Amino acid sequence: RPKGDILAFDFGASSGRCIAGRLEGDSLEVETLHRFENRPVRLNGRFHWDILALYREILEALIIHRRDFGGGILSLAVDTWGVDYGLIGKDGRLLSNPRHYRDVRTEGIPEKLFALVPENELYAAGGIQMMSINTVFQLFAEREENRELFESARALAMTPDLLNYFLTGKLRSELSIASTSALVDPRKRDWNRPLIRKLGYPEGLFTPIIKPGEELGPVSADVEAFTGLSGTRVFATCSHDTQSAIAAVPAEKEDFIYLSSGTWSLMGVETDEPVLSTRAAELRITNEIGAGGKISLLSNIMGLWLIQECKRIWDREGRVFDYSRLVEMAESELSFGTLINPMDQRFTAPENMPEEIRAAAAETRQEVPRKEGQIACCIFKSLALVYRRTMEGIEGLTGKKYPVIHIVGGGVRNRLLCRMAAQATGRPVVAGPAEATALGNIILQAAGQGLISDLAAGRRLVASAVKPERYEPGTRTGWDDDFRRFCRLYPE
Ligand code: LFR
Repeated sequence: RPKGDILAFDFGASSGRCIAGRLEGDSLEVETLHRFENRPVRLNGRFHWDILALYREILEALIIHRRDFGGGILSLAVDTWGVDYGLIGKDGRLLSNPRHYRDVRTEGIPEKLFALVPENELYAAGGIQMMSINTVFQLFAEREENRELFESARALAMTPDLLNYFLTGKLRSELSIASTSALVDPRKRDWNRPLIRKLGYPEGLFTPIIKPGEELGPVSADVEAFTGLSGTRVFATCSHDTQSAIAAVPAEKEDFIYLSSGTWSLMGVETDEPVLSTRAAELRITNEIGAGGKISLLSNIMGLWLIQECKRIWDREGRVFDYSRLVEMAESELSFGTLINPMDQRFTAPENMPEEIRAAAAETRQEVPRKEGQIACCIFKSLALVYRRTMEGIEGLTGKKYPVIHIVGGGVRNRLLCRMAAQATGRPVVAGPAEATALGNIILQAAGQGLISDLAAGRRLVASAVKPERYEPGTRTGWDDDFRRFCRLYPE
């Protein structure tokens, strides 16, 4: 086996990291090289990613690696959140700053698009849960906003594809991230050309698909000159962070439910084929494509975003608590019963999340939370109850009962939410690793280079590298009543 580091660049909606993996015999050692914030920028009523700052962090990590280890990089790969993209013009340059999926431009766009392609047809074509953030809607909004710019585009690059393009000059569409666009046919695992034509999007925008584990090429001479590193190879991994995280679930058996817990809660199962039924659409189930061409039958649930946004508002007001303190405060308000519906679009980008939660409580004639701990408790309980409803919906679709829920991602640090997930669902929860996305990114690169045999071997490697924590459902007092109350308040 060749010696050297495999670098994972993992960009989440609020922070990013570069983690180095080393394969030694049957074990995988990991080390964090670099952590940084991802701070989107509001400008003139628009909401952008600071894409050049993010790119700069990649270069920075390479420089750190050279300084501390003298190079010796086997490969690197990038994963990011889904649905966002940049457009490339005919001179090969980025046409404008990529927009954040929470930008207001998609408001009212789904209805307009459905006049061209009805909702049920769109679902049958792409199998993606209807959310205004989806690329298919963003492109529609972009064309309405600035037709000239849209028409001058020569290629679309989803965020990780764009970073790969900056690094290598090579423009390809990695399959897992492409599938978040709602413009991929999940049966063929390729761009859905008939749908693209029907929407009037130029077909040429959509570049050839590549799969996780394929090599893109070496970094450009420009990158070499700036970092002082030569010959660094760039690979595709599951460039969609959620799918890299799922690839690293340390599952012992084939049947499990995963919950990738971060800004979003992505809960689902792996299947061999997509499920595009009306029932799946009603349940707001997505058919994304993951490692090994598997379908990720999952639901996109408004996750820790709810508490992240409360924290942002409280910080601004000088009521500063870190997350572990907020969890403690929630724990001392466990009898507080108000529930919200985390699937409600009203929580996608409100100006003031605590106010929005209070308004939702008042509108449903529940006790209005006053204290931070009450709001935090309301968020965590409501999330746990959506997890139960999602689990039941998915089990109805696949006709299987899953014996365990694997929680991965930063959300495993929230021990209260892990415990509540076990209690609300009545299933044991196995929590960890927190850095599943980076680990998944690494093992998929390793598999692509033939350093490990397959995904199952990768999962075994992860299982031996981490010690997940187990939560039993226990006595579950009150949770069935809460679930009935939740379903009454918020019917499907
Ligand atoms: C999680 C994630 C979700 C995607 C959301 C928005 O980080 O990638 O899977 O739906 O971000 O892109």
